[in-house]
This record gives sequence, C-alpha cells and structure tokens, in this order.
Amino acid sequence: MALLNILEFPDPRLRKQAAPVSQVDSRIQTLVDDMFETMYAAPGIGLAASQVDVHERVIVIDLTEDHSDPRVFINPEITVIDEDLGAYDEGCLSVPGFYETIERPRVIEVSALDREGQLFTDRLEGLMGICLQHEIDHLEGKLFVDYLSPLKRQRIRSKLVKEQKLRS
Ligand code: QAP
Ligand code: CO
Repeated sequence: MALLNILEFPDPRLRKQAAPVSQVDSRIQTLVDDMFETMYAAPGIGLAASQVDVHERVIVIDLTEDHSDPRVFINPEITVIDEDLGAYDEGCLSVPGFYETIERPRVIEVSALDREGQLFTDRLEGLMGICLQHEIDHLEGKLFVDYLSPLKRQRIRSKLVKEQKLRS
C-alpha cells in the first residue's frame, strides 16, 4: 500500500472532471486501497480520487473511528429522495483547517459499483449522505468553498496559499 499526496485548494488540478471507470480491475483496487490508507492517515472520513490527482470516478468513505465500515463508491449516481435541505459543518482534506456550514439534500439514493465491481444501491441519510454528495462534487471539480460567498472563499484561498508557500 502507499500514501498518496493530497492536492490542496486552490490547486487547479482539483477542478478537473473525473472520467467513469470502465473496468474495476486490480489497478482500481490498488487505488481504492491506497486511498483508504491515505484517508485513514490524514485522518479523514471521505476522499475522492480527484483529491489525489487521479481523475476517475472513485470515492472512499469511512465514518467510524475504528475503520470498521469502509465504503467504496465507483461511478456513483445519486437521486435526491427528499429535497429538504439539512445543514452540516463541512471540512475537506483539500481545504485543511477550514469548516463551514453547507446545506444539501437530506436523503439520497445511490447506485454505484463496489471494490469487486458489483452494482449496489443504497438509501443514504445523515452524515453518510452529506459526505457522499461532497465527494461526488470533487469528481465534478467542485469544492465546498464554491458554496460560500466570494469574499469567504477568497479569504480561505489567501490563507492556504500563504501556508503552502511557507511549507515549500
Ligand atoms: C468530507 O472531509 C466531509 O480541515 C470529508 O485539518 C467532511 O475527511 C463531508 C480533515 C465533513 C461532510 C462533512 C479536514 C482533516 C478531514 C481538515 C474530511 C483537517 C484535517 C476532512
Ligand atoms: Co473534500
């Protein structure tokens, strides 16, 4: 397994659109395993392949503290079940140190392929549904800061660019 480098806002590579996976083969399974290792090490609860500069439609999520519920979503398709919006303080491994309240549909249905390439469907609510919507945004090149006012987004951008310069 390998730790992957996580891209940080405002890296333009985070804006790329991810392509569908045509076959869940050993290359994709290795990517999934490396993404879990990277996410657990961070630590985080969700990671999209776009964040590690792989522009294919692969997402991993685990909301548990003991890493006991690893979920894989390949080529996910969601349908909104309940248009009702719920608010949640979201963060992102690509926007470290910043959390903002974002509103999203509360209940969704997902169909996706798992790590074995098997199609499954699930109804998701609560944090799992929010997290999956956040990760699918990454596959479209979208970040949670895009839901904020331009002023807030610019402030976050400046602070992160400063930190990135200090590090490099
Ligand atoms: C996405 O985010 C998410 O700022 C997953 O310094 C999060 O795992 C969706 C993290 C919340 C919905 C709600 C963030 C780690 C992890 C940071 C994450 C940080 C260190 C974020
Ligand atoms: Co994110």
